Amino acid sequence: MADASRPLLKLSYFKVRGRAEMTRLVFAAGGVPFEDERVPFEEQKRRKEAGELPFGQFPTLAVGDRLFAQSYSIAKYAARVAGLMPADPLDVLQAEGIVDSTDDVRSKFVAIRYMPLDPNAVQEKYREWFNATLPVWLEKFERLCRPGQFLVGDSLTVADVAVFNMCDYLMSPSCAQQAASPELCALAAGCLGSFPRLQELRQKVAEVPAIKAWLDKRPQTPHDDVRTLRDAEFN
Ligand SMILES: N[C@@H](CCC(=O)N[C@@H](CS)C(=O)NCC(=O)O)C(=O)O
Repeated sequence: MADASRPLLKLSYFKVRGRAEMTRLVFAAGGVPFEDERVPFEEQKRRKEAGELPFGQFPTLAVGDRLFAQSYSIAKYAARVAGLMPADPLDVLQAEGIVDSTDDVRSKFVAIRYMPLDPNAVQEKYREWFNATLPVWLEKFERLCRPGQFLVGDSLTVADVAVFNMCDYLMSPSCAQQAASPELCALAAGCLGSFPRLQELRQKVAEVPAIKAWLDKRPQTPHDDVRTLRDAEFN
């Protein structure tokens, strides 16, 4: 949805999917042109120390000369710009509630990556996550799915994109330590196994032509941990 009257949109994040990918997917789905700025860790640190980041963190979205933070707020703004936010206020409430619930899942999952524990203890945390904690959450998303339809209303919304993105990051390794374990990679890859409606929704979103085009062209990264990835690992 190109609009000559809209100022340039610049999304800045590290060179991984992480907390920027939902917004990238929303812009892609809506055909909204944006600059996908992928910044080395050192440059993020410089901007933070120079006081250039509203809350000291990535992602940020620059809209003209204004700079905004908070990935989920940015994704919801992007959804309004992209035509992926429903019109009815109650549908908005439902869609935003689903988006925010994916944040609950992300916050719990990603926290394991940063636990100051020895490698065996971290691996045990991942095991507990995939075998016990995550299925309880996925069951709740499964119940929201309506076979053959998107989650809210009659068309693709930010809720579908958020759930798709959640499935995507749950199924691929979060960090180098998880990536190094075939057992944990298999647990991740199979985490939707008992949730057929979520699998169907994931497929339905992946087949939206603009999303498919983005998935085909986006950079591939082996995992999402900015602390250990090297530039050479990106393409
Ligand atoms: N609630 C924030 C969290 C942002 C956040 O944790 N950003 C991390 C990367 S995912 C970051 O910038 N870390 C580097 C730092 O804090 O210096 C959001 O969703 O945008």
